[in-house]
Formats: sequence, C-alpha cells, structure tokens
Amino acid sequence: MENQEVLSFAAGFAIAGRPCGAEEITTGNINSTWRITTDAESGGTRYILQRINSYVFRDPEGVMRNISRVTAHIADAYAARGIESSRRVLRLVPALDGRAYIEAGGSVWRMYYSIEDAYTIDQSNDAGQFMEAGRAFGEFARMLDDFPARELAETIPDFHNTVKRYDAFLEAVKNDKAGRAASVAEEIAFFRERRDALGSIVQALESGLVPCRVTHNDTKINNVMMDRETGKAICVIDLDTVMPGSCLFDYGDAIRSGASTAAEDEPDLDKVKLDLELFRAFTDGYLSEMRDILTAKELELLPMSVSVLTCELAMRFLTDYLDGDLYFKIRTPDHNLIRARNQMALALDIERKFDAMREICRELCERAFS
Ligand code: GN1
Ligand code: MG
Repeated sequence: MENQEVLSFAAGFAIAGRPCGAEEITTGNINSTWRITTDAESGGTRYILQRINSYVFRDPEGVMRNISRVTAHIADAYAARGIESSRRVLRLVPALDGRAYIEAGGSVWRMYYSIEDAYTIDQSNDAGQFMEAGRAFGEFARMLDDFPARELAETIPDFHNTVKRYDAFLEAVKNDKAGRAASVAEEIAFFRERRDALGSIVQALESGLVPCRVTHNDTKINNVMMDRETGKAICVIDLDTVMPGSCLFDYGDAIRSGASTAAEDEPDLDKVKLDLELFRAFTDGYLSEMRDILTAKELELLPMSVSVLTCELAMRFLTDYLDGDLYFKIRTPDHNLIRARNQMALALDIERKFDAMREICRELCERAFS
C-alpha cells in the first residue's frame, strides 16, 4: 500500500498535527501496522496505525468495542490507585467523528498513541526478561479479574477450542484443497494420536472445572513492551483477541512461544527445545501476580496447557498449509509446513520434559503459598 494512502487514513484520526511519515512495521502475522509521525511543527508525535485483517476478524466492531472497554477498565484501575497509566495501557486515538476506528479502503483502521522509550523483543534467552513477560501477562489478567468476561465479544469464535480446531483440521485433510495431504501423512498422524489430550483444557473450561476469565489469547513475548531505561515490562499490547476464555490459554501459549530455544519458523528441528529455565522464569513472574487468583485446578493444569497450546498451533499451521495458506502470512511456499514441524518438535520435547515441568510448578506454587 502506498504511503500517501496510509497517511490519508491517518488523517481520519484526532491526531496533533499533520501526518507526514508512515513506516510499515512488519512483525505481525495478521494485521498490517504503520508507525505514523506528524510533522516537526506539530511536535513530531508518533502514533501506531493498524489495518484490521477482516479475513481473520469478521467482527471488527466487536474487536474495537472489546479493546475500548478493556483499556478503559485498566486505565481506571490504575487511576483509582493514583498510578499514571499512559505508558502502562494502550490508549486509542479517537477518529475525527469520535468513534474508535475508521472505515476506509474497504478495511477497518484504528490508531494508538505510541509508547515511547520502549521496545519489544521477538525472542529472548534471558530469564529475567522472560520473567518480566510473565509478570506483565499476570498483571494484565489480575487487572481484569473484576471485569465481566462474558460481556466481551468473541472476536474469533472458538479461537482456542481445540476440539473444533481438530475437526477443522480433519476437514482440511479431507478436502485437501491445495493437494498437499499425501505429502504430510506423518504430520497428520501426529495430531490423530494426540486427539484426546488436545481437548483437555477446553473441556475443563466448558464443564466449569476451570473458570471463564478475560484472556489475551496472544501472549507472545513481543506483545509486551519493555521500558528502555529499566528493562522492566510496562505494557501488554495486541489486544485484538482479548476474549472470554481460560487463563491456561494465555499461560500455555506464552510458554510455547517464549520458552522455545528457537524461532517459531526455525527449520532446523535439532535447535527446537523447551528451555526449562525460561519455563521456570515465566511461571515465577506469572504466579507473582496471579497466585491469589488462580484456582487449584488451574494451577494443576499449567504444564498440560503448555502441551495443548503447542499442539494447537502446530495443528493450525498444518491446517493452513493444507488449505493453501489462507490464514497466516507466509514468506515462502512451505512456511506453514516449516512452522508446523517446528511446533511439533517443540511439543515432543515438552512431552519429554513433562515431569520436570510439573516439578517446577509444584515448587513455585509451594513457594507462592508459603
Ligand atoms: C498470530 O499476528 P500475531 O503474530 O500476533 C496468531 C496467533 C499465533 C501467532 C503465531 C489472531 O499472531 O494465534 O499464535 O500468529 N493470531 C491470530 O505466530 O490468529
Ligand atoms: Mg496477535
């Protein structure tokens, strides 16, 4: 998309001054994002402009309603405690007509104030940093503990419903739209073997064994902004998938994405392992915020959630590969297959380390309650 066009959309928001710079930020797999700068006379202020992917988010209004409510709730909670929150929670820039978004060029666009002097990391081997991420996602959940979760729109219905995702996977195998099923028979078998385990968290949620909470649903470490000066986590970002769900989705997905020794699309599978030190660090940070909130059942299911969420994403990548790459942005024709194999390798290592994970959780829980 031409910068000129992006700038014209940016001008639809109540920003200070004239937007003059648009630089695309290409890290996300779903939405498209630009950093917008206003001209020097008006202070060179920076904003984040995003086009919501309407293939993935069928109800962009619901997405924006959720984000408006959740960010307001967190800002109010900080204000009530006398804490300045402009760098601790995302702030939407209203459109010129007062709405939270604009519709332009066939898409829905929204804008945030940029959080300055902060950065994100795509991957970290630093236990201290990963503990900060755990603390940040834990704090996010804690701040929203008194929010009526069921009032939130389900922005992607059944997002972590692994039972339905398994059915969608079988459907993709059957339809074989891209003619690739025969070439990935081993991968397909992997998920058939894990069918029962895959459904365990969603079944616990549906049967009421674990509570429904506000969940973030994309708890990658790069969705936490770190303060440039202190290195501490300051703000959780990427709120499109905030929905009702289980906190086990968030915890499991955070470990899956952040405690791996390799990037999600590393093709050399020998490099893909679960790092138990990172696992411990995140769990420690998360429990430092959530220890009084989580139920005994949730605590018990922490290790299981890591296994389930890893298999879930592996299966989603393979499903998209079978469908002909409709969902995730790809950079090479086999990108989704590489990602699927990578996450399968991680899932296998998690299975090998399951007892060690359980032991670490037990130890941290004991400490948390002592
Ligand atoms: C997508 O675009 P990004 O990186 O925030 C996906 C997540 C996956 C992730 C894997 C809405 O997130 O569920 O875990 O890719 N988001 C959506 O990299 O499907
Ligand atoms: Mg995301």
